[in-house]
Amino acid sequence: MRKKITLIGAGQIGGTLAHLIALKELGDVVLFDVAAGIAKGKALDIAQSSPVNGFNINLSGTSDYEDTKNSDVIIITAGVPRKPGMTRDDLLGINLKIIKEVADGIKRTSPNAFVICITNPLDVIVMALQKYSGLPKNKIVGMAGILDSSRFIYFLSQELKISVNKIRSFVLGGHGDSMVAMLGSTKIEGKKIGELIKEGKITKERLGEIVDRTKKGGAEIVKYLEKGSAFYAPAASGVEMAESYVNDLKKELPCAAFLSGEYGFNNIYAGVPVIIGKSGVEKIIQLKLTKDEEAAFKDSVKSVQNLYDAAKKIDPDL
Ligand code: A3D
Repeated sequence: MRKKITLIGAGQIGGTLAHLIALKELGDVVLFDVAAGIAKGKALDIAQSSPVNGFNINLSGTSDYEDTKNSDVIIITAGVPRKPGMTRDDLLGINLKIIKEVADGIKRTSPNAFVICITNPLDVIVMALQKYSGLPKNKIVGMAGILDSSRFIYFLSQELKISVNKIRSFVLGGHGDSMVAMLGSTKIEGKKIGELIKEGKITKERLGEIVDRTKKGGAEIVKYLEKGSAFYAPAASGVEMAESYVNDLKKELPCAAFLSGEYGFNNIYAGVPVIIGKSGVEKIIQLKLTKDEEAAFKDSVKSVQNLYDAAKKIDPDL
C-alpha cells in the first residue's frame, strides 16, 4: 500500500516537498496549512502536472488534522522563516507557539508516524516537538545536517572543480552559526582534506572561508531573496530522510537526533550522523573527532542547550 505523507506547512518548503515527493512517487501527499487555500491550491497545481510528469499519487490540501489521520510520515515546516538581518534564534518565541499546536494535532491523529521537523530554530524546535507530543524519540528527528553538509560539499566542489559525487563530508552540531564542519572526516576522491592542503590544491585560509560561507549559507540566500529563506535544498534534504525511512534504505545521514550519552551529551537534540530505516532513527553513529572538532561540537551543543533554556523560560511546559 502507498504510504501517506503529510506536510504540515504548505509554504515555500512545504510546496517544494510536495512536488519532489510526487515526482518520486514516494507516497500520497496531504498538504496541511492554517491557510487552507494555500494547501489546496498547491496540491491541485501539483496534481495537474501528473499527466505531464507521469506520476501516479494522490495529492490533497486541508486545514483539518482529521484529514492527516494515520500518516506514515509527517514533515513539519509550519512556522515563520527569517527576514534579512534575523538569526534563526530570533524565531524562537513565535515558532514555539506554532509547534505546540502542531504537536497536539499530530499526537492525536498520527501517533505512529515518522516525524521530520524543519522549522527553525531547528534543534530547539525539534526537541520541543518531542516534549510536547510525547512521541518516541527515535521517531522524531530534525533536518539540518544534510542541508549544511550539502552546502559545504557544493562549495568545495566549486572550489576544487571536482564533482559533488566525489566529496563526502558531515556538518554536525546545532543548526546555527556554531555548526561544525567535520574536516577530519571529509574525503575528496578518497583523500583527506589535509592531503589536499599539503599538495597545494587548497590553502587552509581558503578552506576556512568555505567553512564560514557554509555557516552563513542560509543568511546568504535570505539576503538575496529579501523575502523568505532557502527552500529548494532544504526540501531536497527533507525528502532524502523520508525516502530512507519509507524504503528502509538505512542511509547514514547527518540529522538532529536525541542524544542519550552519545558524544558525551544527554537529553538534548543535536546534529549527528544517524542511520534512518523502517524503525526511524535506528542508530547514532559515533564519529572519531579530532580535539578541535570535539571542542567545537561541545560549544555548538552548549549553544543549543542555552537556547532550550530560553525556550523553557518562554513556556514552562517544556
Ligand atoms: P513559509 O513559506 O512562510 O511557510 C510556512 C507555512 O507555515 C505558511 O504557509 C504558514 O501559513 C504555515 N503555518 C503557520 N502557522 C501554522 C500552523 N500553526 N499550522 C500549520 N501551518 C502553519 O516558510 P518556509 O517554508 O520557507 O520555511 C518554513 C520553516 O522552515 C521556517 O521556520 C524556516 O526558518 C525553516 N527552515 C529551516 C531550514 C533548516 O535547515 C532547518 C532551512 C530553511 C528554512
